[in-house]
Amino acid sequence: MTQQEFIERENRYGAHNYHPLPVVLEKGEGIYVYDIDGKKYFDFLSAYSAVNQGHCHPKILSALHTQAQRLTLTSRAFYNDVLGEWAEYVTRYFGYDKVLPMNTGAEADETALKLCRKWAYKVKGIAENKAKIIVCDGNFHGRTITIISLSNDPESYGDYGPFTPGFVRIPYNDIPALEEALKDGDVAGFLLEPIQGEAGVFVPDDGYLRKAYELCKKNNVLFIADEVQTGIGRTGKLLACDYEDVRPDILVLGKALGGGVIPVSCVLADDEIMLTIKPGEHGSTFGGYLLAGRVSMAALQVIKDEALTENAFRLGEIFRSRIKAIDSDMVELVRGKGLLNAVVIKPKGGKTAWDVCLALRDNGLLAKPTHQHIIRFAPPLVINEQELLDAVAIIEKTLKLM
Ligand code: IF1
Repeated sequence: MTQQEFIERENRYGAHNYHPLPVVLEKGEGIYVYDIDGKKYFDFLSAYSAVNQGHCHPKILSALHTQAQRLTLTSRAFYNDVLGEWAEYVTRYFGYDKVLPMNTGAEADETALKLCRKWAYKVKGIAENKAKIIVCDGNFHGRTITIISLSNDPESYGDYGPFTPGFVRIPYNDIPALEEALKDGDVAGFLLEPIQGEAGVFVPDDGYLRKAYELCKKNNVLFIADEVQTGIGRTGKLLACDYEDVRPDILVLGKALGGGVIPVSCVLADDEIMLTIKPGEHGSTFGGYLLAGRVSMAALQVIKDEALTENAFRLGEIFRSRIKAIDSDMVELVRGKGLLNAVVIKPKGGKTAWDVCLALRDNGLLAKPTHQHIIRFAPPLVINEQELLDAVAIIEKTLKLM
């Protein structure tokens, strides 16, 4: 079958809820993926930061294979010999009392919202059904009905109403707006991405996270960080909040927590918050299953053993300075932290970010546009300096020929 035939079959039988770049992949290793004709590409999307550890990492696959031959799933109706070890590992790794496992990022964010509301009623003492959670313009936390209720992007929420009440949206990176919103005593939490990914890798001003955190503390409001995309080394720190020494009250992780192998997400918090949810009040069939536990521990261990966070920090600086140096009038702006970066493209002669991505593909590098004119560049964190420079050379050559 040709690539075109694969694409037509997918379109014929699959829902049309995505618009993929036309390339059909069948194999991956480290920072590279291969299409069905054997052509090799730099993967500069990393499955939206889920493959920080690189494709098919041998240690992660080994953990998967070993556990798959013993026991995969028991549900939470019984204890198993992995979940406790995973919970101990993850809580020590990130420094929290407790962890609650889920599968996807959206589920973990939903869990964080439920936990925040529970805390509002059980600990803070807000009147029944009155709790409010502050969120930000431009947020992206997933696709469930409640989560799209927080969104101001019509593509996310359009024609999906009615929406879940109980949220207040303020501009991102705006401390006075937060101060104003926090005056309402029914506010229980503030949910935000430390860098907004979907919005186009929007990095807030230095000091914003710190100041926002302190305002939350002052008002007895939980600071909830969605680090599904920014966490686990991606931005050059283990967590993006580490840049400002902010320890979220509730931390939400996903994506790379499963090493790009299986979906694993979780919520971390201390006992005062986490223990407000009692047996039977929340859960998931697959949440914390044995395969997830083993794969996730291996995935986190790889981040440490291979110093991927430090690598992301160092190579991120090089990437941004090299892209800024490219002499092309299509590069309007480059921004990001670590290896989570975006280039804002100025269309030229009718050529848009999509056309740039098609040309990058032809030249052996995969990336995806977001919001018409922004291209996200986020390679697996296992990339080395020479590989990064080779990739930058492809980007430079491509932009110069547009
Ligand atoms: C899609 C973006 C990335 C997330 C944050 C929760 C979730 C996500 C901060 C939900 C998911 C994804 C999903 C993806 C596109 C994507 C994305 F373009 F929207 F911003 F990563 F760059 N919190 N992000 O970024 O996690 O339920 O998907 O596991 O195709 O919708 P999920």
